[in-house]
Amino acid sequence: MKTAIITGVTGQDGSYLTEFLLSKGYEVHGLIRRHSTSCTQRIAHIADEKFFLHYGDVTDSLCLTHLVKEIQPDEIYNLAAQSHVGISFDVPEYTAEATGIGTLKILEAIRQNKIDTKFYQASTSELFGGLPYTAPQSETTPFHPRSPYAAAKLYAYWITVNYREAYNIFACNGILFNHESPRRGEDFVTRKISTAVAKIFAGRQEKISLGNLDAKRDWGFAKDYVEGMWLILQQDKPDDFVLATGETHTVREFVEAAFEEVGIKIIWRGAGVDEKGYDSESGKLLVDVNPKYFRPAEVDLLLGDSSKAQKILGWQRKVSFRELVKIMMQADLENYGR
Ligand code: NAP
Ligand code: F7E
Repeated sequence: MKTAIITGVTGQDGSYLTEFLLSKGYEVHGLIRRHSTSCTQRIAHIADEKFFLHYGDVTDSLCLTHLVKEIQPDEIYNLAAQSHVGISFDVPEYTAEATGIGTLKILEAIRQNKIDTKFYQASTSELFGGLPYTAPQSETTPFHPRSPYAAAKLYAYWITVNYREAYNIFACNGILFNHESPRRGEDFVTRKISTAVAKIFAGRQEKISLGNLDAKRDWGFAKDYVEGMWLILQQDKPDDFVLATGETHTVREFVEAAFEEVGIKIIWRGAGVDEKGYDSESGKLLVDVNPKYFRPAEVDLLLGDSSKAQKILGWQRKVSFRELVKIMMQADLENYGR
């Protein structure tokens, strides 16, 4: 039986990865932060005698060193991060501490304890950022971070590579493109849209206000991606891999697809901050643009090339863009709509 530590266990990916590893017979230890209200909604349903939670924080090296020494895990998945790109402009220093230096603290805990463990770092397509735009983006595409989040992840990426090269630690980066699900936080654009459309359909909300409708993302389903994380650590030698669908869609297309799930066709009028989306039948205003959701610097286009992961890991995304929208809409219609 293998033992794993997951940081960020209460997040979208942490919850799916926990289910996945438990299904493979792992003993799973999750790191959770203390909150004044509960933060365990995504994992509350997991009743398994091989699942343990430990209070801690990736900004606290003492607790990390202790945890790694105590558990002596076979694998560590570092998913903990201040993961919201827009909010990272508001809390850049904390983002650097948690999302960047937190990775170093875990790697040091492995090194100082002299533990033979495999380490997964949750790297991101945000590393590619922008300017000049090259697409599709693969493991060999140059990085150009466009936010405090991406800059922190850039440090985490390279310190992972460095500890692999310097100390021979089995440390790997998964460079994952956007992956979504009904467990996605409600302040990320896909889930913001799916919850709003469900509420509008139920007559509980009038319209949705968004930022940049032109941004293009390579959106996949989170469950497909946690399997990829595990595959990355099952290889004979440590390496870095891109996981992506190879398809890109605008935020506007996501809005259209979500409304189509409730039988509404959106027609667009105007441009820029004046662009608006209307119900094609009733003419009712359903979508507008609010500049408060614009970012100081934007990543315009993400489109991934995961051929290395397909070839070496045998990884493939299973859920298409339209299926993803359907899965998220069905869940939010249950939650907020019908
Ligand atoms: P998420 O839902 O925002 O979850 C983030 C997790 O990190 C939560 O469990 C959060 O705990 C925890 N966390 C935050 N700060 C922490 C700290 N200082 N100490 C300990 N735990 C802390 O993110 P996700 O979508 O599951 O993503 C998982 C990881 O993959 C993140 O590192 C993210 O940056 C990265 N990533 C995500 C995507 C994507 O599309 N989802 C793509 C590429 C990379 P609380 O519940 O206590 O807040
Ligand atoms: O934004 C635009 C926004 O916040 C997607 C994180 O998991 O994936 C995620 O980062 C796009 C951006 O995700 C709104 O400007 C328009 O262009 O859903 P998002 P993200 O920034 O791509 C990467 C791979 C990660 O690593 C991150 O951890 O949508 N957008 N209007 C909006 N975005 C938000 N949040 N809200 C809006 O109203």
